[in-house]
Amino acid sequence: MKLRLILGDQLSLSVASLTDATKEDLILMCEVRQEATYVKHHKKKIVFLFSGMRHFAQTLVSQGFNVHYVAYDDPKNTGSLRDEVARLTDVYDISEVIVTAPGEYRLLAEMKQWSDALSLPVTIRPDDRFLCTTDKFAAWAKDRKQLRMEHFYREMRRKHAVLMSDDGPIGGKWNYDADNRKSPPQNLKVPDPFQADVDDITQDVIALVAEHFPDHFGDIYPFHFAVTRGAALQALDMFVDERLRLFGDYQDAMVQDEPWMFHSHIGLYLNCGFLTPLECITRAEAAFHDGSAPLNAVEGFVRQILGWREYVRGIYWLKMPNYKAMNVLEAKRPLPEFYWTADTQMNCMRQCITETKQNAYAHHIQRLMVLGNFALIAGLAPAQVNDWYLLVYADAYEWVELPNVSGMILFADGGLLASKPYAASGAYIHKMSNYCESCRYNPSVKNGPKACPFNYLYWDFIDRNAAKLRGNPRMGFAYKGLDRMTDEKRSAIRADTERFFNEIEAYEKG
Ligand code: FAD
Ligand code: DLZ
Ligand code: SF4
Repeated sequence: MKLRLILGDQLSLSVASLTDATKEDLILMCEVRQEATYVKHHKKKIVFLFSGMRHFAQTLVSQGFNVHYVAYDDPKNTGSLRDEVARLTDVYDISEVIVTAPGEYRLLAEMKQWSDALSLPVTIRPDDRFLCTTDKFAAWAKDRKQLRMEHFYREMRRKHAVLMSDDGPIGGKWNYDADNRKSPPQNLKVPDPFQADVDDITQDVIALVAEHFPDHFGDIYPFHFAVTRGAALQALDMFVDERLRLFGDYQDAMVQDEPWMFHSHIGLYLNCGFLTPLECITRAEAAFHDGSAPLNAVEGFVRQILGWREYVRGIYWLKMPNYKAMNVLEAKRPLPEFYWTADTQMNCMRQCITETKQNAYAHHIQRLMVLGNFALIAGLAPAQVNDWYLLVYADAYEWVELPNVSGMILFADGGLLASKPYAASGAYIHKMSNYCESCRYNPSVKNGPKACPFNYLYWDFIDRNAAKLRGNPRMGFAYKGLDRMTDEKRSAIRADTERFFNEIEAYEKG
């Protein structure tokens, strides 16, 4: 018989390793210490995946498949994927192990050794749950001097005929980003997010995670994520019906105590296999055609899935393993303790970290322009920032997390993924949110104890990285600003920066 291993983020009947499965084969799924602790994942992420895995195993059984499921607390559980496979090969007559390529380089590298270790053929099938294969991406990237998402995205729109007419892109433009930067108005009414019911399976997993992962970051309750494809489809429907209309307008907006805004909250379902990218795109496109959502919203949403999601995956597999070690700006400051505790007086950071802790979720602009922007301008060490992002979000796997962190927020890849660092001062956060209203700092004050730390940290970042960034044509405006500054002003920026980090260090040391 063949042994087919299904990983925790491969919860789909159409996954490559199952396409030719027969009822005689053995399907293995296992909850293992290796995967749950290689970083200390958020408790809610583990509940989501273990419960999702258990529900998916039930689906397979109901289809007549022969499933061997190993629970985390099974006394015989070895804690490693390879040893769980080995345990079965000792008992059954297994002729071949079949697996779909994992989403992380470390695990793929390990699996490539399995055949020798197990003395069995191990077939690793390409993961075809994406709209661009890694080979096609490599072919697209080959011979290009610069890789830019916009060029890739336009090709993907053409290739998959998404939002296209005979004359080109529907509406005449490829990109409606300029319409998608509205500040949030007072009293913006945000619909409640989708909330799945907690059944007995999830309840058991919650007890298990509380017992076995007490020192992992984050809150288990409230738990409302979908743990089946059916519920994930309901979440997608609810997004299209209730939020998509304003997705574009408020794509970059942040509001105090509104963690979900008009985003879709489907990233975790796409990444674990419950939803396919094409069905999400098709559903949104249909909403445009039936008049229920405007073009700026639908194009914005499509761009994220058909463009960014596929593009960052392509970059990951093109550039690994070297990508992970890149640190072009030589950033080395340790991650401040407040990334774990939310104990900081910067209200924007406190909000985004608190919501991350509660929900294992923050929307894109919080990840990018608050948490990420701080990490960039404070010069935090990429390895520590990557670990943080990989463990705190329910949708995080290295193929998508690493390019977003090292490429998009930290510019650690020197501009391979993004054309310039997304560095911004407090003015940006003030314009796009109401966080500053409840902050002890003032976004209009540039120096001194009342000044918003993002203001002087921004200029300190520009100043200390001048040798590396001045030549970037998209940074010309920033360096003109720096060049206009007096020496006194630059000294004040340096002094404020030093004071700020000394205060944090003193506070965190108690
Ligand atoms: P929406 O805003 O509704 O967007 C729709 C979908 O588009 C998302 O579900 C996602 O699948 C896709 N998408 C949007 N932006 C990106 C992007 N930049 N890269 C890849 N896909 C994108 N996304 C992850 O899936 N996993 C991660 O670990 C992750 N880490 C990130 C780290 C940083 C520093 C940044 C800036 C972004 C990160 N993202 C990550 C991208 C994005 O923030 C999340 O996909 C999004 O916030 C998920 O919420 P949503 O489903 O409500 O997304
Ligand atoms: C993230 C995760 C966790 C927390 N636990 C498991 C697990 O116990 N068993 C499993 O098969 N997969 C798990 N995963 C998902 C894997 O980490 C994921 O498949 C790899 O990181 C590759 O993307
Ligand atoms: Fe954040 Fe600065 Fe605004 Fe405070 S004043 S919320 S630190 S941007």
